[in-house]
Amino acid sequence: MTVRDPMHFVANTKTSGEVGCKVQNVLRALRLTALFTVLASAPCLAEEANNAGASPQATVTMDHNTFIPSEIAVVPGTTVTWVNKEDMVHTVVDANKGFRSKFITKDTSFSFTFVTAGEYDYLCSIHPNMKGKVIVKPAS
Ligand SMILES: [Cu+2]
Repeated sequence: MTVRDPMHFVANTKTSGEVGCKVQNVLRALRLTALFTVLASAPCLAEEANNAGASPQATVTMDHNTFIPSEIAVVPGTTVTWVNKEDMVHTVVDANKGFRSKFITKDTSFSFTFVTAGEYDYLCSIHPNMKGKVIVKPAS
């Protein structure tokens, strides 16, 4: 276990600093302030990006004329992304018309965020026997 000693650290910083005239000290302080402003704002941006990425995600691939997995269970708020892995063009169409993709070509995708709990049967409109299901239920 590592224990940091902030007092020791600060003391070292002070004693190692040069003793300059007041103008130089003020300029140095201003530069430090600018530096700290940059340093302080950068972690905030990173945190926002992390928070955005924290929303639940799920992926369904399309390959061999099949949705893989054909059935997934997710919690409300999950964004499901369907990725086409083959040359065949597919679509993702909700049987109850809640969502409908355009043509999804190879290595492109379609995403939909499921807010409401329920069972969502969907299919590929080009290959109607290519079916899948998303089950949205609150985490127990
Ligand atoms: Cu298809």
